[in-house]
Amino acid sequence: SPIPTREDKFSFGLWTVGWQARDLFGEATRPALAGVEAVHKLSEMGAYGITFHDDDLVPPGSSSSERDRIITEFKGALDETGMVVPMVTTNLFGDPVFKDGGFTSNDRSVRRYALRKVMQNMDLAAELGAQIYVFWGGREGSEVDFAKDVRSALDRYREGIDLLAQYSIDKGYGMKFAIEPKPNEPRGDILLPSIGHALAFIAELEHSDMVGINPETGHEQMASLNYTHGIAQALWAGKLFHIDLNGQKGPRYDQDLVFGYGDLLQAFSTVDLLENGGVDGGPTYDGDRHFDYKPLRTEDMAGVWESALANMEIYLSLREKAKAFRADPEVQAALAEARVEELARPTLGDGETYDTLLQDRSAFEDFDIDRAREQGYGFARLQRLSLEHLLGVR
Ligand code: GLT
Ligand code: MN
Ligand code: MN
Ligand code: MN
Repeated sequence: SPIPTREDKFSFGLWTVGWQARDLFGEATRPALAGVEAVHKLSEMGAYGITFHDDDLVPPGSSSSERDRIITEFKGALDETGMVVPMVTTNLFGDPVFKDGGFTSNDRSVRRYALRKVMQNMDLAAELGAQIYVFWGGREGSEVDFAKDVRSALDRYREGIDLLAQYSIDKGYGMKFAIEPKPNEPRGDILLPSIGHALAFIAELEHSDMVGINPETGHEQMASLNYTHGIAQALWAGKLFHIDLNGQKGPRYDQDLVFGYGDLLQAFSTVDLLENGGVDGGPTYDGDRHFDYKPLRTEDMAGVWESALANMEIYLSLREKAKAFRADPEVQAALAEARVEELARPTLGDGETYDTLLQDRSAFEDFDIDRAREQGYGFARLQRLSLEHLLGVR
């Protein structure tokens, strides 16, 4: 199988390989993993980046000298390996203080504390050179509709993001923010539940130009949505700032499986879009290929590293398959037959207006509507060819 390299820009959250597998029903099954060790191990395996929440790196309750020591050692590991920290985020969900959210808690003092917690970690993120700052609002939401005034919550969410954007600008950090949607879990209903909700929210922000999204494969699929379509719309809006790749078996609890496990066919179209979906068949996205998954609870550390490697290898295998798919003359013929490119042609001609459309009898009065009703679109061949490429039977 293909070997991951730095050029592939694979990154992992420290909370992924570091997950001790404590869940709703059971205790941890694995020991804690130090940031330094994660950096070395991921680097050896061909990743180029590591990301973290403030609390993943520096355990809550650490003294300031402990904090300094941890950060210094972490930086040492980065220097030794050449690993980078492309993205950083804040834990605004673990501490009981955030049980009703961070930016949108009904308790104003909690909101003020949340903003301070983010600012403190943005300083560290800037120090480590992170260009992207992620906001996953897992606790922003409610279980009881009457308990949350959603319009006020969105006002407060906007107030928070606007303030932090101003902070990044004034400090000269030059960060881009990426909001991560999720429909539910841990809250019964989370605010900004889908890519579409997040994009609409961003349009209302003061510094909307510096805010995009960080869509996660499984989160869209939990809502029965098409992840490839979602990131395509984000790309169309110029808002795909970061991605969380993983696997999910349809609408159920958040599984955070290895990339590809679950809807493999959609993983295939996702990779094809990222790698070959640009004009001239180039990449559409040049940011990190970031994995946000949870190693299976059944595994020891050997299984953790096995699954980390699997994410990268599966991505690379799908990348190879997507290249072969695009290069196959039969696929090219099928794409032409299906008139996929015709959709790129504007519906009106150059300089045409609705007046000329109204005058064009061939568009309506003389339109051969029976032909249009009877025609087949040839999509079935693309369906078959994509499956055959994925299965490796072509
Ligand atoms: C948490 C969540 C993820 C988010 C992380 C960023 S934390 O694990 O489930 O989807 O990306 O806050
Ligand atoms: Mn995520
Ligand atoms: Mn998830
Ligand atoms: Mn997760």
